[in-house]
Amino acid sequence: MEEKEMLGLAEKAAQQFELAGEAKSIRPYGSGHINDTFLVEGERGYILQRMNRSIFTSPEEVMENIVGVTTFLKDKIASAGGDVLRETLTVIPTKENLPFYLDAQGEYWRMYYLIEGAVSYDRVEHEKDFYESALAFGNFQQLLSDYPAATLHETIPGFHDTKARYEVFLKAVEEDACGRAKYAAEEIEFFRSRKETACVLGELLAAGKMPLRVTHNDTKLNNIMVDQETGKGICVIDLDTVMPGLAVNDFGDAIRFGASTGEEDETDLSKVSCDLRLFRIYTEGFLKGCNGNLTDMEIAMLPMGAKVMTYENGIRFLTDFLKGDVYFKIHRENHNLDRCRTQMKLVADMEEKWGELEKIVQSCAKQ
Ligand code: ADP
Ligand code: GN1
Ligand code: MG
Repeated sequence: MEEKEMLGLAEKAAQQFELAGEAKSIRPYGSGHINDTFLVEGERGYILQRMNRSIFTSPEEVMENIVGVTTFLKDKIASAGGDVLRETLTVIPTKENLPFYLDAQGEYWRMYYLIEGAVSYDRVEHEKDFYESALAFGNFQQLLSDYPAATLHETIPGFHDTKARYEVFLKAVEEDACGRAKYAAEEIEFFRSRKETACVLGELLAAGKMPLRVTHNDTKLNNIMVDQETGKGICVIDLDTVMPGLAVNDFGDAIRFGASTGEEDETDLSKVSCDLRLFRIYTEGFLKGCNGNLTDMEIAMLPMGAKVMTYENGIRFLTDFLKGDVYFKIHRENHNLDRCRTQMKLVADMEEKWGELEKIVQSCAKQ
């Protein structure tokens, strides 16, 4: 869809919400891969999003989760004397008092307050921000540790079921819907030869060796708002995938994105590696944020969480490349293949540095 047409739809959608005053301007915003995000400015700032309906097939359930989680968090934030409008998302109701607006095309829109005076980063610019993001994501899990998990809808079934994702990947290779498999022979082989990586965490969970917790499941650095004045990770955003999951996956996804020396779509792979210093910094922050509540097995499996999440994103990007770029937003040809390659480079680098990753985790755990 043309940008102008999309903006027109967004303007119309914005009018359906209960805003303070008039919306004066509206423009595309942020660099998420999934939803269409707009900044609406008026008497105050708002974030308007058109939810990705092909990914979130039950948008109403997603919103039920988000309203539930943010209401729960607001209670805790208020009791701790925090700022309920900045430390978690606020769902703005429509004029009909619904948490979303369903437009004539069947698209779902939602609105939040903009978290003012805060930024989200697409890469680590200062180590301290990375530490603060780890603290905030760890703390997020702790705040939700007594959330009634059974009330949460599974917004994307099997989201971090890496083994199931591996099967989907194999099927995409077999079907080769766009005739692209021939361009990715090495990449396909890389992931195939590491099938055990897809199974390890699922097996521990099934054997009762790791607990299911309420987790965020999408802990990219740009899913956290960092206060511009204090540098604190003030608000965890992008709550679409808050569901029961593994703590080590939240840790791992943040590492694969933030502890990489290159961007997720870097084409010069010599720039991509797992930075041990950043790995240590995130580990320190995450353990502190979790406040001593991880089990010994979870702590031991933190490096594995990093490798598995990197592997998983690698096969997801590759699968999407093979299927014709139907899931992640792309901005250039072969974008998903480029993303897949950075994940491969990271997995290989983590394998080489495995002993060091384990040592770092053990030394942080003793602190
Ligand atoms: P996606 O699922 O596409 O990643 P996000 O919910 O993460 O969508 O939003 C995309 C980006 O928009 C975020 O990375 C962040 O920069 C910005 N953003 C989203 N919600 C807010 C908010 N309430 N306040 C400020 N910025 C936000
Ligand atoms: C997506 O929504 P966003 O851009 O924060 C994706 C994550 C991937 C990530 C890769 C719902 O995250 O799972 O790890 O891209 N989110 C969803 O960058 O699929
Ligand atoms: Mg996001």
